[in-house]
Amino acid sequence: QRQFKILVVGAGAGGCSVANKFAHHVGGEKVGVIEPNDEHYYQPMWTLVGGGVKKLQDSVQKMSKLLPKKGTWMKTKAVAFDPEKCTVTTAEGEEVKYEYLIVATGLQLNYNKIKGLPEAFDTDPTVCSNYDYNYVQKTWPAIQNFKGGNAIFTFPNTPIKCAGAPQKIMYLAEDWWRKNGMREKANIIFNSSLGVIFGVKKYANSLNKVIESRGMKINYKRNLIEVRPETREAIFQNLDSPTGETETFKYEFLHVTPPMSTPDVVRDSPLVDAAGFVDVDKNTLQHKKYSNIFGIGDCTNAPTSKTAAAAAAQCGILETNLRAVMANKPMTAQYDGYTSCPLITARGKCILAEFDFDGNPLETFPINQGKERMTMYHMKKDVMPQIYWHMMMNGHWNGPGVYRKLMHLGMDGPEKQPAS
Ligand code: FAD
Ligand code: UQ1
Repeated sequence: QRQFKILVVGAGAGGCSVANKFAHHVGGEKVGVIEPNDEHYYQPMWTLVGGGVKKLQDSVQKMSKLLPKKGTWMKTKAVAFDPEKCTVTTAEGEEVKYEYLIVATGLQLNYNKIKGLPEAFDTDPTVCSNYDYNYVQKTWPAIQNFKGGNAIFTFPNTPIKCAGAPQKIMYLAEDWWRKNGMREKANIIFNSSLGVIFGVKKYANSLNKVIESRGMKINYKRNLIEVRPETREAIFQNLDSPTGETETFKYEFLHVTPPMSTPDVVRDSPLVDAAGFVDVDKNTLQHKKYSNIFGIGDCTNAPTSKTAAAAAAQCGILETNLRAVMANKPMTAQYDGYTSCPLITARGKCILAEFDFDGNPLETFPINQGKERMTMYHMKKDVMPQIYWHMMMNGHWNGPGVYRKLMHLGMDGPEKQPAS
């Protein structure tokens, strides 16, 4: 039976980074990684791929190039977790044993929960989604081929990754249609299951101004439940209606953000809370019941917005705390919920939201990031991919926390300082 000191399940943004960190600490030969994909996707770029700013191939690297050199990559899926026996079962039926387990499987996209949607992706060129490697390829052509009518953007009735992404693509599309003489003919509609445009007041205020000044329409508490590609109709449930009333919208363009959950194997395992997320202490990232298990990234129940930026900040916390556990010492690092969402509002404009568990802004730069800025657009488009591929993937990026503290030395008014 194979056994690893550290076993990582899932090698996305969080898993790949911590696998490399622990390969430095315990030696690559003691690290095992279970990950079925040949390719690793930098998903944050897909907003820009859908918006016609970047090429899809810039978001992809070979998994083999990123994983720890001397580590063992099991190119397969985990299909069962047994935390009592300290094993993870692979699709081939192998029971892999571990001393310490890091769960980093991210989220599963549940497109099939929406009636007619899988067929619509296959048959209707006006239906697209930046959340998936295949469907993001439909977005830019659909934006360019749009000739007017209803352009609808959806936000589902579950927690999702990058809660800003469903609206970022709306802003990029609106900007393109405006610059190409199509804006007058377009009804731009954001149908969201939520009741607010963004969870943090400061940035919500800025975004509401963007939406209002550019004439986009928001309908809250509207959840997509069905798509009829033959008649180009999208059916939404009114979440405020006690009788479950529905509304039908004709569409000429439809960008869908699907409902999401943890992967079935995780959801059906003993590792999760009642909502199906890996049950960790939000400050230490250690599993609440099993002290040799940690979680990172989108699959955990740490109550923050699910982003690569959050996973980066969690990397450093997990590294410190798991090393402490391995040495029988008390854990010293505390995650504050840091997360970030670069809200692109047009080509050349971006509001860089950064905040903690309580929704307090935790801004890196000593300027007001609630304003639309060209500098932040370039940060997102040109700088972040470099940081991701060349620092985070190797285990050398724990988020911008240290830079924030440096840049704010003595410079802040009270509104820039986190409540602590
Ligand atoms: P992932 O990176 O999704 O990785 C999960 C890995 O687990 C995958 O490689 C998968 O193959 C593997 N896996 C799944 N099931 C199993 C299994 N059973 N066995 C083994 N392996 C398994 N974040 C930002 O910070 N900024 C942004 O601007 C931003 N924009 C985004 C825009 C879009 C359109 C999307 C889709 C995401 C965006 N994100 C952004 C979110 C970011 O991509 C995720 O939060 C981040 O990738 C989460 O990392 P993770 O390691 O938890 O999961
Ligand atoms: C970040 O650290 C990160 O993770 C790699 C992202 O994901 C792509 C981000 O989008 C952002 C904004 C950050 C935060 C980094 C800085 C420099 C503010």
